[in-house]
Amino acid sequence: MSAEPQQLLAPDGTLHGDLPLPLGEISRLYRAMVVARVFDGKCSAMQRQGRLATYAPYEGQEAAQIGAASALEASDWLVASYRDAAAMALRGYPWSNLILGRTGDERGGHAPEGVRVLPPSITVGGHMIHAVGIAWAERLKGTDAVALTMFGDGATSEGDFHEAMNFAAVFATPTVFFCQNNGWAISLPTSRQTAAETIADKAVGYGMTGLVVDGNDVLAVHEAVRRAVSTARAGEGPTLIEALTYRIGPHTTTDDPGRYRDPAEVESWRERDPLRRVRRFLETQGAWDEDAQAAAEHDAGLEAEAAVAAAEMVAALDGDEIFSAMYAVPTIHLEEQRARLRRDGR
Ligand SMILES: Cc1ncc(C[n+]2csc(CCOP(=O)(O)OP(=O)(O)O)c2C)c(N)n1
Repeated sequence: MSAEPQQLLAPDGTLHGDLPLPLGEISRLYRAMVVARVFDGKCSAMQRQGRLATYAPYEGQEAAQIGAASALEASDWLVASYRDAAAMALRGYPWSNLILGRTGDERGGHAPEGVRVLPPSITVGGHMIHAVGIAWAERLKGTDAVALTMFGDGATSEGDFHEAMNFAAVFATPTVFFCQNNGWAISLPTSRQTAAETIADKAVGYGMTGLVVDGNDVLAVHEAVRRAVSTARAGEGPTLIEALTYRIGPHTTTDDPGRYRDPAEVESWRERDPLRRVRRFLETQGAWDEDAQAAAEHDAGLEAEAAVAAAEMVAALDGDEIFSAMYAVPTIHLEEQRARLRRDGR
């Protein structure tokens, strides 16, 4: 299988091939990438200030997430991981809920009515099974909705990946598997994750189409996912897309990547920054300038402040609610623990 990734926008912003979307739509995607980057910086800073428990930054992966999520319709499902906030927010999962969840408050873990986005999966790979089940259920109900699942390179070593891929291919469920190969699974490089030439190659063994796309090219990602979604919607089965990208920051705010990564590698990926290439392209088309950039950053800052304020206004749960939300009728052990908490405060 070709290891040459599909690309439409070169790192210098040159477009190869036809314009896949109207310029206005590309500007909208770029604005969403700016918003995503502002939120990412804000959340990392909040964790340092003790306002979030831990945080998994996605700087460098904005094109992969926005490009993929923007290829879905409102009736489609997104089933993603802890690092996919940009994609989830684009599909309508409120930033305030994403922030609330990272304070440790489980009320951040649900989407508003009608928003077909599952809460972020912390269990590596487990959510792929859910995406296949949801897609299969939609098919059985006779709808044409598709489920897109996002996961990292590390997740492809999980048994859940095998089960999800195999079932999806055999039953032709309308599922799109979107792997963001960001080079690392915490401290494990992709070269130690798999001996396959590409992760997309794994599709062959399941009887599924697999392809590799430049994950820092929002237009190529959007096009690849759009085609896979329409194939799935037409009942022609699932696709595995490997998006080559890079995690610029630490795995989470508890990680020190300086202990396992060469700074030169990080710098070489900074040169391929996913935002810069869309901005350059839009500028050459006369569709973006300094004023538009300043306005987009200003608006993103206001949006981030409003989401943080909304999350921090939610009154903290008291300890008792941990027990009452567990079972309709609490077990005897939970009752004992509740009594101890009330008595001793711990
Ligand atoms: C089933 C499971 N095993 C282990 C972990 C611990 N863990 C959290 S993230 C991670 C690495 C995942 O890497 P990858 O799938 O490449 O995604 P990335 O973090 O790079 O986005 C591991 C091993 C977990 N959360 N769930």
